[in-house]
Amino acid sequence: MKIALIGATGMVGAVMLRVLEERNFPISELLLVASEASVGKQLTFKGKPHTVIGLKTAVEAKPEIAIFSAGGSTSLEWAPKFAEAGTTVIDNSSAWRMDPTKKLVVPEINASSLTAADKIIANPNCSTIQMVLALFPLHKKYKMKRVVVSTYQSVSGTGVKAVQQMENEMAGVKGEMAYHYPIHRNAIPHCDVFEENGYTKEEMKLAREPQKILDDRTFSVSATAVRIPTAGGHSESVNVEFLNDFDLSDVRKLLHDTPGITVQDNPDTNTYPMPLYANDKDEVFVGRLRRDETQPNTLNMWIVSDNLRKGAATNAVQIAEYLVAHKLV
Ligand code: 2RA
Repeated sequence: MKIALIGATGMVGAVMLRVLEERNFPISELLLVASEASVGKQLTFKGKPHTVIGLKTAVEAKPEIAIFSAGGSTSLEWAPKFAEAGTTVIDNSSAWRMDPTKKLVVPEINASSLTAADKIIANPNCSTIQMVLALFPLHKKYKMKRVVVSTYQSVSGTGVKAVQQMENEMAGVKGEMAYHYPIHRNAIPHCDVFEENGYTKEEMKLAREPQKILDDRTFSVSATAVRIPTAGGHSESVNVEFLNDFDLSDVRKLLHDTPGITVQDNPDTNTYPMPLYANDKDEVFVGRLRRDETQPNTLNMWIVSDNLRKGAATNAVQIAEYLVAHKLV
C-alpha cells in the first residue's frame, strides 16, 4: 500500500507515524509530505530515513491513501486533487466534516457506511470522537434526548506552540503565547474562535458532529469547551438525558462490551480516568458513572482519551485499516 502522510512534520503527523508503525500498517511505500518550507527534511519511519516531499510531487505519485493532518485550508485545496488522481483521502481537519457529501467516521460506530466511492473521508474532532464512542452503546439502547458536556482540553490540542507556552510558564520563562492568557495555573473557557451565537467552534463541533456520526438528529448537545494545562489528553464531564430509563449495571456492561472503551470506575478504590494515565493510549476511558438524581433517565459520566491518538491519529489509521480490510482501496 502506497500511503501519503500530509502534515508529517506536525504533532499529529508524528503520532501518526508511531501508530502506523505500532499497528504494522501494510505500507509498500511511505510518502512524507509537508509545506515547501519542510521539503528535504529527513524523518525516520521504522528506523529508515525518509525525505519530506511537497504536495504536488505527492499527488503525482498517486498513493492509494493520503492521510491529512495539515489544517483546513490545505485540505480544502489538496484533498480534491488527490481524490481526482484516484487517492482515498482521510482528513483530520474540520474542512469536510459537515459536508453532506462526505462521511464523518468513527470506525467502531459507522465504518460500515464506507464504500469505494468515498474518496474524501472526514475524521471527527478529537473531543467529539471520545464522547460519541462512549455514548454510542447507550444511545442504541436508551435513545439520547439531550447531552450537556463540559470539556477540559489538553494544550496539545492547540499544538506545539501551546505546549511550549505551558512549559515556559511552568519554568518561569518568557516565550511566545499561543493563547491570549497564561495557561499555567489557569483554565481558559475559549477553544478555537467564537461564533456569532457566543459558542466557540470547538463547542459547535461537539454540538453538530455527533448527530452526523450517529445518523440521528433527534437529540441535542450543549457544550462548554475549556483549555487546561494538561498534556496527556482531553477530559469531558457528560450529563446525558435518555428517552428511556436505564439500569446502571447495564450501562456499565454496555460500555465494557464496546470495543475501544475501557471502564475505570470504582469510588471505593479511587478508580477513575485521568489524562495523565490516558496519555499515549488508544482507548477511551469512562468512569464516574452515576445517576443524575435531579432528573429522571439521566446519567453523569466522565470520559478521558488521548486527543492525539484516538482523537486523531489512531482513528484515522483505523479508518485506513478498514478500507484495506474491506478492499475499498
Ligand atoms: C483542540 N479539538 O483541542 C481541537 C483541535 N485539535 O484544540
